[in-house]
Amino acid sequence: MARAKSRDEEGVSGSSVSPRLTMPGPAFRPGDRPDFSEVDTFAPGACRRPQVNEPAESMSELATGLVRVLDDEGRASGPWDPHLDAPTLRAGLRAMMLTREFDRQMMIDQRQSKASFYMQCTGEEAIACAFHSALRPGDMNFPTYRQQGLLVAAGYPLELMMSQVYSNETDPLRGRQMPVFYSAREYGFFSISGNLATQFVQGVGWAMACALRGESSIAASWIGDGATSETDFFSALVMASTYRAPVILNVVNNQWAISTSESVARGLAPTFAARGRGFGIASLRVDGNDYLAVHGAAAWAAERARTNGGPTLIEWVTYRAAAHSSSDDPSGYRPGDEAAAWPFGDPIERLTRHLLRTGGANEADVEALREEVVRDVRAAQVEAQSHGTLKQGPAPSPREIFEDVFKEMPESLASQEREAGY
Ligand SMILES: Cc1ncc(C[n+]2csc(CCOP(=O)(O)OP(=O)(O)O)c2C)c(N)n1
Ligand SMILES: [Mg+2]
Repeated sequence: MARAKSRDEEGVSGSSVSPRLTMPGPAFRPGDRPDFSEVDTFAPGACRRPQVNEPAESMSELATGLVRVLDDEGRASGPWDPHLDAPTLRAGLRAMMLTREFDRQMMIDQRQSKASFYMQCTGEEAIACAFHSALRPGDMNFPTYRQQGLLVAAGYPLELMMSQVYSNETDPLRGRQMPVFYSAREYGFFSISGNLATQFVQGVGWAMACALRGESSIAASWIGDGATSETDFFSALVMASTYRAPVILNVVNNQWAISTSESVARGLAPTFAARGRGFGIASLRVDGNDYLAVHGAAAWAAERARTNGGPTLIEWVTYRAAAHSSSDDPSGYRPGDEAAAWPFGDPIERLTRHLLRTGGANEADVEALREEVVRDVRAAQVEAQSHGTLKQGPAPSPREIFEDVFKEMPESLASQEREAGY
């Protein structure tokens, strides 16, 4: 990100010798021309790839560099290239395209009052989709609301995700969670908590429990740039560092926390990955719009965790191309063309370019994939809507608000249930 202007530089502060506070802000506001030419994009292929058992202190430069594999023309290079075969890459492209199409359809449905709320991950699809393919069955993600790509890439039924968003009669969570707050234990997807940063401590605790039981599963905690200012983030780093928990600590830096610039949570630190260095945690900064770099880095961190090398903190550098949520309008706080000016491009276009260049797919294959994902989303939507949407058709019974909350229902709740007539 271009360097943020402080209030000091804007002439807000007083004397030049007395202490004064800094209020970081974004580099550009509505009406500005977004110019990222000062951003260091680092040469793809240039970062060294340490052995997975290398001590964290000997790789500290990776926290301020940027692991990249794909260049702008779709060429792959360097030691982080995971050398995935063409069918695997096509499956990755398909998962990203499906995630984007799913988001597109759900936003339309929210605007048509079929759902109360929705959150897209536009521009960030590579992170969740490529990360998923580096994990094994039995591993557990502790995601935020912007990692729906983990479920899509895992092949979770789209109609069940939609039913959750519509809060209809087949909603697996029976209308008790906000839309998009999925939960799917058997897919390695822990229930999403609306209280941000809790995912970080929960993931570390889960990883510690696995190690205590002598199991080889690992955990992946997820957090956004803004939520790293919560104390849970730092508590998780202490615990992961002290006990060398088998966990991957993912920080998705999409440049924005609703309308707040990433510079506010980052403060004087050069990068979010650099936060890990003070805890002695291996820390990588990775191009999150580069499917190959994401897979390469995730596989490295997973192997390190599984072979008792301890935690890895990964900052995924990306850009939140859409609004924060269906309740947000970014035109109030950032230039409308900022996403297009972002120097790391679009993850779907970049992997497509790579596949076309290497012969892993041709134009007809890509077109067929585009049609296929539209068909799949449409079919899932027809199925899910046959079970109701927010305001129409069947819905879970209000009686269910009393169920699945306590293992044994306390008398106070039982009496309320009777009072409600159930
Ligand atoms: C503990 C907590 N504080 C505040 C909020 C309200 N809130 C919801 S999303 C959000 C912004 C989070 O930004 P970031 O962590 O960068 O994640 P992103 O939305 O960009 O993926 C905030 C402040 C919350 N859900 N939980
Ligand atoms: Mg963010």
